[in-house]
Amino acid sequence: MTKLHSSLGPNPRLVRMFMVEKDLEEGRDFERVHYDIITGENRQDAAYVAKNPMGTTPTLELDDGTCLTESWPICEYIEEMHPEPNLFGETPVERATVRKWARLFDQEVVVPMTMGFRAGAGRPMFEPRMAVVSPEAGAELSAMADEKWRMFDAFLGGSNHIALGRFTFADLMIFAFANFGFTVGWKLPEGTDNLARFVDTHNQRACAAIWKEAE
Ligand SMILES: N[C@@H](CCC(=O)N[C@@H](CS)C(=O)NCC(=O)O)C(=O)O
Repeated sequence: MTKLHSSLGPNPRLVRMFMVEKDLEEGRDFERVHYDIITGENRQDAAYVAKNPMGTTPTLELDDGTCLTESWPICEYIEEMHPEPNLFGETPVERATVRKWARLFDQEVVVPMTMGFRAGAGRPMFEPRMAVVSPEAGAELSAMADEKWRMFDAFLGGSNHIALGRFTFADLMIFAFANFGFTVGWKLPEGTDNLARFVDTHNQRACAAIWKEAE
């Protein structure tokens, strides 16, 4: 059976949320293997590092032993294997549109937000395992990420969908990283009422339950 090597954190949870959206069930359609990333089990387990040399989660291990890494490409693989419901777009233009928003969010929000977290509240966990910027630079990165959250609030406007006027992978990514923020004490920046409404609306989705788990 396909194995999802997973843990706490927004990237494996993004993949698990994607699986829920695709109606793929743990135990029936895939097996979940859990790693304790707080203690760094993911980087100490040589068998796991052989599957994913970055030592990070998630990794999707297929029946033939192929290991896919990086959350977004894993979701694209799942989309190809399970096309319905469509989450990446039906046409070349739709797919380019979903990927445009996902890429913009990944670069403009996810990168500074996660680097800021690792340099701040996440420092005790991350400093021993990777290069982390100074606390001051981390605070600047967090502020930069918040500014881009505000930009996404403006892009959303009155809609609860960033692309295509329906729920897509780009929405899932925004929703997952907002939830990650909430689990580490972050709050939506002031004046992001559209994002607050977006989060409230998508909290009704079955995939939101993953954020209530204590892994
Ligand atoms: N670019 C990777 C990021 C993977 C990543 O940073 N995963 C985190 C969990 S959200 C992790 O493994 N953290 C523990 C560690 O780095 O040791 C992806 O898209 O999957």
